[in-house]
Amino acid sequence: MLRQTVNGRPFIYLDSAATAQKPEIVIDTIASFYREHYGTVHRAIYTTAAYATEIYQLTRSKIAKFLNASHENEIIYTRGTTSAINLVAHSFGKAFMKPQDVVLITEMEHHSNIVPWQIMAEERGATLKVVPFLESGELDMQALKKELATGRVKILAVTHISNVLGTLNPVKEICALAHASGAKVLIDGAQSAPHIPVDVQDIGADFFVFSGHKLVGPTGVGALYGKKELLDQMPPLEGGGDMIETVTFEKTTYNTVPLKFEAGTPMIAEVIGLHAALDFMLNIGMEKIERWEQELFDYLLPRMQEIPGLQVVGLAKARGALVTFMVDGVHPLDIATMLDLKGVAVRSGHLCAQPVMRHFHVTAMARASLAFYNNKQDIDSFIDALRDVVAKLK
Ligand code: C6P
Repeated sequence: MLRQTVNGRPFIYLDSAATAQKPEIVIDTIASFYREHYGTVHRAIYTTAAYATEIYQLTRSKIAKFLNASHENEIIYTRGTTSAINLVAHSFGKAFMKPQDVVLITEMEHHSNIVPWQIMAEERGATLKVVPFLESGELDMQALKKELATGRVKILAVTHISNVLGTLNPVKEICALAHASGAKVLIDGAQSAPHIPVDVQDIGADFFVFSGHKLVGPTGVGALYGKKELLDQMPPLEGGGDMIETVTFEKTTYNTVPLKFEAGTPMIAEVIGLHAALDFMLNIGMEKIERWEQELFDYLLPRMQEIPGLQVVGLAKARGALVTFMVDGVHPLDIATMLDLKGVAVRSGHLCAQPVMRHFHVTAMARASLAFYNNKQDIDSFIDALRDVVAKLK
């Protein structure tokens, strides 16, 4: 599924943390749906509409299985991680937040897990607080406990795996601590769901969100897992078709969860593509994917650390398979541009985490991120190219 060449040049893809390449089966499933089986969902009885509705529903139970949710009705389709967090911030805020309450986030969050909470805190007159990370790249658990001990935290939003530091946060422990102080927890699974097995019941998450496109699925679809008793109390974000039970000009009553949160004709082809993607991942097995990516990471990290002048950002003990780095006196954009000329795709820039950049007093970094379809040859080629680029630029 990973192309070896693009435009006749070698192609070594090390940007799966941004978005994953797609297997043929995902591309074919979407094309065949549009070509041969296309129809709407929930609104019609003809054959293709019945087919689309069935797969649309089956995908919901597939996601529930993927995350080990207790019921498929705890899965809401969204456009991705960002829209799922926005949904929770807005709706949870309306249902539960009072002016004296605190929303707690961490210093290592992606902008998607910062800005929606800022907007919500401002709207509700609540306070946004931030747990810092330590030099190791691990969360400052003492600071987190101190904030929770105030008893004012209503919701804590934390990333499962940081897209910059790579840190794998102890989310089960964090949920237990938060629950003991009466707070709910949203876990941003954008960087974990594609790489490690996730069990939302074991973790104790109240909300868990992920994007399909990082998980070899199409863009424009993702999911929100939420505990049923919370989702039942939360108001819809958008009004429209499918999310209603009855409509009159005087009053509308809403559909039950999850449809209450899914207004309008949804992203049908994308959901069907996500079904194929999840099958693909589940057939390989998430444990196997995690083991292989850790083996690749253990191969990659020391080789990067040997490069003179290169600093790896974030060295937590438990981490995902990505390495963010800086090279003394060399701009990350130059590194990424030169690597591209050698056929290696890495990401550079602020990585949508400006507070992390600020922590290290820089405005940009470069990042190599792995997926199960990478191999050790990819890493060898990357290291050769990187050594060459660093030697030329320094
Ligand atoms: N990070 C990266 O290159 P969306 O864009 O909604 O699919 O995912 C947003 C998101 C949220 N949380 C984390 C931890 C993420 O890493 C991302 C996406 C990409 O790091 C694009 S900025």
